[in-house]
Amino acid sequence: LGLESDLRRASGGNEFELHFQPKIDLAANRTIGAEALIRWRHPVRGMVSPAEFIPLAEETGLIWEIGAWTLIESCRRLADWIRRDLPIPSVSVNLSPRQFQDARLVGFVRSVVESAGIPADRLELELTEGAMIGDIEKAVTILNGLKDIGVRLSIDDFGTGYSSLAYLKRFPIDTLKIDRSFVRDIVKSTTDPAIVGTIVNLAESLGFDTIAEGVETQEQADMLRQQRCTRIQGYLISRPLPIDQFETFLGNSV
Ligand code: G
Ligand code: G
Ligand code: MN
Ligand code: NA
Repeated sequence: LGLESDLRRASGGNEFELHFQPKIDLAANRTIGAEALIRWRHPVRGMVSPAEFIPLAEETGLIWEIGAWTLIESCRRLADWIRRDLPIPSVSVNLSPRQFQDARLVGFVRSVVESAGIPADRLELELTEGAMIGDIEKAVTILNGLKDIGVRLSIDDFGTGYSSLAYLKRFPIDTLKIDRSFVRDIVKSTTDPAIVGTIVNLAESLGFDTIAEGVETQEQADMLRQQRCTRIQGYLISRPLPIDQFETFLGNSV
Protein backbone atom coordinates (compact mmCIF):
# COMPACT_ATOMS: atom_id res chain seq x y z
CA LEU A 1 0.00 0.00 0.00
CA GLY A 2 2.95 2.32 0.69
CA LEU A 3 4.06 2.04 -2.88
CA GLU A 4 0.55 2.67 -4.15
CA SER A 5 0.11 5.98 -2.32
CA ASP A 6 3.62 6.99 -3.36
CA LEU A 7 2.71 6.21 -6.95
CA ARG A 8 -0.44 8.29 -6.62
CA ARG A 9 1.70 11.22 -5.49
CA ALA A 10 4.29 10.64 -8.21
CA SER A 11 1.74 10.34 -11.00
CA GLY A 12 1.77 14.06 -11.70
CA GLY A 13 5.19 13.45 -13.18
CA ASN A 14 7.68 15.11 -10.84
CA GLU A 15 9.44 11.91 -9.85
CA PHE A 16 9.42 10.33 -13.29
CA GLU A 17 11.93 10.60 -16.06
CA LEU A 18 12.31 9.05 -19.46
CA HIS A 19 15.24 7.07 -20.71
CA PHE A 20 15.68 6.32 -24.39
CA GLN A 21 17.07 3.15 -25.93
CA PRO A 22 18.29 3.34 -29.54
CA LYS A 23 17.01 1.05 -32.27
CA ILE A 24 19.37 0.58 -35.16
CA ASP A 25 19.39 -0.91 -38.62
CA LEU A 26 22.54 -2.98 -39.10
CA ALA A 27 22.15 -3.05 -42.88
CA ALA A 28 21.86 0.72 -43.24
CA ASN A 29 24.12 1.28 -40.23
CA ARG A 30 21.94 3.97 -38.73
CA THR A 31 19.67 4.81 -35.84
CA ILE A 32 16.07 4.27 -36.85
CA GLY A 33 14.46 5.33 -33.61
CA ALA A 34 14.40 5.07 -29.86
CA GLU A 35 12.09 3.53 -27.29
CA ALA A 36 11.02 5.76 -24.41
CA LEU A 37 11.15 3.90 -21.09
CA ILE A 38 9.86 5.42 -17.90
CA ARG A 39 11.97 5.57 -14.75
CA TRP A 40 10.75 6.44 -11.26
CA ARG A 41 13.18 8.19 -8.97
CA HIS A 42 11.53 7.52 -5.62
CA PRO A 43 12.74 9.98 -2.94
CA VAL A 44 13.42 7.17 -0.45
CA ARG A 45 13.55 3.90 -2.38
CA GLY A 46 15.70 5.24 -5.20
CA MET A 47 15.04 3.92 -8.69
CA VAL A 48 11.90 1.78 -8.84
CA SER A 49 11.67 -0.42 -11.93
CA PRO A 50 8.66 -0.04 -14.22
CA ALA A 51 8.44 -3.84 -14.07
CA GLU A 52 7.35 -3.23 -10.48
CA PHE A 53 5.17 -0.13 -10.72
CA ILE A 54 3.53 -0.42 -14.16
CA PRO A 55 1.55 -3.52 -13.10
CA LEU A 56 0.52 -1.65 -9.94
CA ALA A 57 -0.45 1.37 -12.02
CA GLU A 58 -2.57 -0.88 -14.21
CA GLU A 59 -4.36 -2.38 -11.22
CA THR A 60 -5.08 0.96 -9.61
CA GLY A 61 -5.98 2.86 -12.77
CA LEU A 62 -3.09 5.29 -12.28
CA ILE A 63 -1.75 4.05 -15.59
CA TRP A 64 -3.86 6.60 -17.46
CA GLU A 65 -2.14 9.55 -15.80
CA ILE A 66 1.31 8.00 -15.99
CA GLY A 67 0.82 7.01 -19.62
CA ALA A 68 -0.40 10.51 -20.42
CA TRP A 69 2.76 11.96 -18.89
CA THR A 70 4.95 9.52 -20.86
CA LEU A 71 3.27 10.29 -24.16
CA ILE A 72 3.30 14.07 -23.70
CA GLU A 73 6.91 14.06 -22.53
CA SER A 74 8.05 11.75 -25.37
CA CYS A 75 6.38 13.92 -28.00
CA ARG A 76 7.82 17.09 -26.49
CA ARG A 77 11.26 15.57 -26.50
CA LEU A 78 10.91 14.43 -30.09
CA ALA A 79 9.73 17.91 -31.11
CA ASP A 80 12.83 19.36 -29.49
CA TRP A 81 15.11 16.89 -31.29
CA ILE A 82 13.43 17.65 -34.61
CA ARG A 83 13.85 21.39 -34.03
CA ARG A 84 17.54 20.84 -33.25
CA ASP A 85 17.91 18.60 -36.27
CA LEU A 86 19.21 15.57 -34.33
CA PRO A 87 19.29 12.35 -36.37
CA ILE A 88 16.37 10.57 -34.74
CA PRO A 89 13.67 9.35 -37.14
CA SER A 90 11.14 8.21 -34.53
CA VAL A 91 10.30 7.69 -30.89
CA SER A 92 8.22 4.81 -29.57
CA VAL A 93 6.08 4.71 -26.46
CA ASN A 94 4.76 1.61 -24.69
CA LEU A 95 1.04 1.33 -24.11
CA SER A 96 -0.20 -1.17 -21.58
CA PRO A 97 -3.45 -3.11 -22.10
CA ARG A 98 -5.59 -0.87 -19.94
CA GLN A 99 -4.40 2.26 -21.76
CA PHE A 100 -5.13 0.62 -25.09
CA GLN A 101 -8.68 -0.19 -24.03
CA ASP A 102 -9.42 3.23 -22.56
CA ALA A 103 -12.10 4.99 -24.65
CA ARG A 104 -10.10 8.24 -24.43
CA LEU A 105 -7.01 6.84 -26.12
CA VAL A 106 -7.44 7.78 -29.78
CA GLY A 107 -8.58 11.34 -29.05
CA PHE A 108 -5.81 11.78 -26.54
CA VAL A 109 -3.05 10.60 -28.88
CA ARG A 110 -4.38 12.88 -31.60
CA SER A 111 -4.36 15.93 -29.33
CA VAL A 112 -0.88 15.21 -27.95
CA VAL A 113 0.60 14.81 -31.44
CA GLU A 114 -1.07 18.03 -32.58
CA SER A 115 0.03 20.02 -29.53
CA ALA A 116 3.61 18.83 -29.89
CA GLY A 117 3.58 19.76 -33.56
CA ILE A 118 5.37 16.59 -34.64
CA PRO A 119 4.69 14.62 -37.83
CA ALA A 120 2.47 11.77 -36.62
CA ASP A 121 4.49 9.13 -38.44
CA ARG A 122 7.48 9.89 -36.25
CA LEU A 123 5.63 8.58 -33.21
CA GLU A 124 5.28 4.84 -32.74
CA LEU A 125 3.08 3.08 -30.21
CA GLU A 126 4.15 -0.32 -28.88
CA LEU A 127 1.31 -2.64 -27.95
CA THR A 128 1.45 -6.16 -26.61
CA GLU A 129 -0.67 -8.95 -27.99
CA GLY A 130 -2.30 -9.10 -24.57
CA ALA A 131 -3.83 -5.67 -25.16
CA MET A 132 -5.68 -6.93 -28.18
CA ILE A 133 -7.16 -10.20 -27.02
CA GLY A 134 -10.76 -10.39 -25.98
CA ASP A 135 -12.81 -8.26 -28.31
CA ILE A 136 -10.90 -8.38 -31.59
CA GLU A 137 -13.38 -6.20 -33.47
CA LYS A 138 -12.93 -3.52 -30.86
CA ALA A 139 -9.15 -3.85 -31.04
CA VAL A 140 -9.21 -3.45 -34.82
CA THR A 141 -11.40 -0.34 -34.47
CA ILE A 142 -8.98 1.24 -31.99
CA LEU A 143 -5.97 0.33 -34.15
CA ASN A 144 -7.65 1.86 -37.20
CA GLY A 145 -8.41 4.98 -35.17
CA LEU A 146 -4.74 5.28 -34.22
CA LYS A 147 -3.62 4.55 -37.77
CA ASP A 148 -5.92 7.34 -39.06
CA ILE A 149 -3.90 9.80 -36.96
CA GLY A 150 -0.85 8.60 -38.85
CA VAL A 151 1.16 7.16 -35.99
CA ARG A 152 3.10 3.95 -36.45
CA LEU A 153 2.10 0.83 -34.54
CA SER A 154 4.15 -2.12 -33.39
CA ILE A 155 3.46 -5.34 -31.53
CA ASP A 156 5.85 -5.66 -28.61
CA ASP A 157 7.15 -8.99 -27.27
CA PHE A 158 5.87 -10.65 -30.42
CA GLY A 159 5.66 -14.42 -30.28
CA THR A 160 4.84 -14.70 -26.59
CA GLY A 161 1.14 -13.86 -26.81
CA TYR A 162 -1.91 -15.10 -28.53
CA SER A 163 -2.08 -13.43 -31.94
CA SER A 164 -3.54 -15.82 -34.42
CA LEU A 165 -2.73 -15.31 -38.06
CA ALA A 166 -6.38 -14.50 -38.67
CA TYR A 167 -6.10 -11.50 -36.35
CA LEU A 168 -2.68 -10.45 -37.42
CA LYS A 169 -3.68 -9.90 -41.01
CA ARG A 170 -6.43 -7.54 -39.88
CA PHE A 171 -4.21 -5.40 -37.69
CA PRO A 172 -3.04 -2.18 -39.41
CA ILE A 173 0.38 -2.37 -37.80
CA ASP A 174 3.86 -1.55 -39.07
CA THR A 175 6.31 -3.62 -37.05
CA LEU A 176 6.67 -6.86 -35.13
CA LYS A 177 9.12 -6.62 -32.26
CA ILE A 178 10.54 -10.10 -31.88
CA ASP A 179 10.51 -11.01 -28.21
CA ARG A 180 13.88 -11.20 -26.52
CA SER A 181 13.24 -14.79 -25.42
CA PHE A 182 13.89 -15.85 -29.04
CA VAL A 183 17.07 -13.78 -29.16
CA ARG A 184 18.52 -14.93 -25.85
CA ASP A 185 19.38 -18.46 -26.94
CA ILE A 186 19.52 -17.94 -30.69
CA VAL A 187 23.21 -18.80 -30.93
CA LYS A 188 22.92 -22.24 -29.32
CA SER A 189 19.29 -23.16 -29.89
CA THR A 190 18.36 -25.62 -32.61
CA THR A 191 14.89 -24.11 -32.91
CA ASP A 192 15.09 -20.37 -32.25
CA PRO A 193 16.85 -19.36 -35.50
CA ALA A 194 14.01 -21.03 -37.41
CA ILE A 195 11.41 -19.32 -35.25
CA VAL A 196 12.99 -15.93 -35.91
CA GLY A 197 13.25 -16.71 -39.63
CA THR A 198 9.59 -17.70 -39.69
CA ILE A 199 8.54 -14.47 -37.97
CA VAL A 200 10.59 -12.47 -40.49
CA ASN A 201 8.96 -14.30 -43.41
CA LEU A 202 5.52 -13.86 -41.91
CA ALA A 203 6.15 -10.16 -41.40
CA GLU A 204 7.34 -9.77 -44.96
CA SER A 205 4.26 -11.54 -46.30
CA LEU A 206 2.00 -9.27 -44.30
CA GLY A 207 3.96 -6.10 -45.13
CA PHE A 208 5.39 -5.51 -41.66
CA ASP A 209 8.90 -4.68 -40.56
CA THR A 210 10.67 -6.61 -37.81
CA ILE A 211 13.06 -5.63 -35.06
CA ALA A 212 14.69 -7.93 -32.51
CA GLU A 213 14.77 -6.91 -28.85
CA GLY A 214 17.25 -7.78 -26.15
CA VAL A 215 20.27 -8.20 -28.43
CA GLU A 216 23.27 -8.39 -26.14
CA THR A 217 26.07 -9.95 -28.20
CA GLN A 218 27.57 -9.66 -31.65
CA GLU A 219 26.95 -13.39 -32.18
CA GLN A 220 23.23 -12.88 -31.62
CA ALA A 221 23.24 -9.96 -34.06
CA ASP A 222 25.01 -12.11 -36.65
CA MET A 223 22.48 -14.92 -36.24
CA LEU A 224 19.62 -12.45 -36.55
CA ARG A 225 21.16 -11.06 -39.70
CA GLN A 226 21.34 -14.57 -41.14
CA GLN A 227 17.59 -14.76 -40.57
CA ARG A 228 17.23 -11.42 -42.41
CA CYS A 229 16.36 -9.47 -39.29
CA THR A 230 18.63 -6.43 -39.53
CA ARG A 231 16.92 -4.10 -37.09
CA ILE A 232 17.99 -4.56 -33.50
CA GLN A 233 17.67 -3.07 -30.05
CA GLY A 234 19.55 -4.12 -26.95
CA TYR A 235 22.56 -3.75 -24.71
CA LEU A 236 24.90 -4.60 -27.61
CA ILE A 237 24.08 -1.18 -29.02
CA SER A 238 23.17 0.66 -25.85
CA ARG A 239 21.29 0.47 -22.60
CA PRO A 240 18.33 2.82 -22.19
CA LEU A 241 20.00 6.20 -21.64
CA PRO A 242 19.09 9.39 -19.78
CA ILE A 243 18.42 12.33 -22.13
CA ASP A 244 21.88 13.89 -22.11
CA GLN A 245 23.63 10.57 -22.73
CA PHE A 246 21.15 9.67 -25.42
CA GLU A 247 21.84 12.95 -27.20
CA THR A 248 25.56 12.19 -26.99
CA PHE A 249 24.84 8.78 -28.52
CA LEU A 250 23.02 10.49 -31.40
CA GLY A 251 25.79 13.01 -31.81
CA ASN A 252 28.35 10.24 -32.09
CA SER A 253 26.28 8.23 -34.54
CA VAL A 254 26.36 10.80 -37.36
O1 G B 1 12.85 -0.51 -19.00
P1 G B 1 12.51 -1.79 -18.32
O2 G B 1 13.08 -3.04 -18.84
O3 G B 1 12.81 -1.70 -16.89
O4 G B 1 10.93 -1.91 -18.47
C1 G B 1 10.22 -2.89 -17.83
C2 G B 1 8.83 -2.99 -18.39
O5 G B 1 8.11 -1.74 -18.23
C3 G B 1 8.81 -3.27 -19.89
O6 G B 1 7.83 -4.25 -20.14
C4 G B 1 8.38 -1.97 -20.50
O7 G B 1 7.63 -2.15 -21.69
C5 G B 1 7.53 -1.35 -19.43
N1 G B 1 7.51 0.10 -19.57
C6 G B 1 8.57 0.94 -19.53
N2 G B 1 8.17 2.21 -19.70
C7 G B 1 6.83 2.18 -19.88
C8 G B 1 5.83 3.18 -20.12
O8 G B 1 6.10 4.37 -20.25
N3 G B 1 4.54 2.74 -20.22
C9 G B 1 4.20 1.43 -20.11
N4 G B 1 2.91 1.11 -20.22
N5 G B 1 5.11 0.46 -19.90
C10 G B 1 6.42 0.83 -19.79
O1 G C 1 8.60 -5.08 -22.61
P1 G C 1 9.53 -4.18 -23.35
O2 G C 1 10.04 -4.80 -24.60
O3 G C 1 9.00 -2.81 -23.62
O4 G C 1 10.79 -4.01 -22.39
C1 G C 1 11.83 -3.15 -22.73
C2 G C 1 12.89 -3.31 -21.68
O5 G C 1 13.82 -4.34 -21.98
C3 G C 1 13.73 -2.07 -21.58
O6 G C 1 13.17 -1.24 -20.67
C4 G C 1 15.08 -2.56 -21.08
O7 G C 1 15.32 -2.29 -19.73
C5 G C 1 15.04 -4.04 -21.33
N1 G C 1 16.13 -4.34 -22.23
C6 G C 1 16.56 -3.60 -23.28
N2 G C 1 17.61 -4.15 -23.90
C7 G C 1 17.85 -5.29 -23.23
C8 G C 1 18.84 -6.31 -23.42
O8 G C 1 19.67 -6.28 -24.32
N3 G C 1 18.77 -7.34 -22.54
C9 G C 1 17.85 -7.42 -21.55
N4 G C 1 17.90 -8.48 -20.75
N5 G C 1 16.92 -6.48 -21.36
C10 G C 1 16.92 -5.42 -22.19
MN1 MN D 1 8.61 -2.11 -25.61
NA1 NA E 1 9.46 -6.26 -25.40
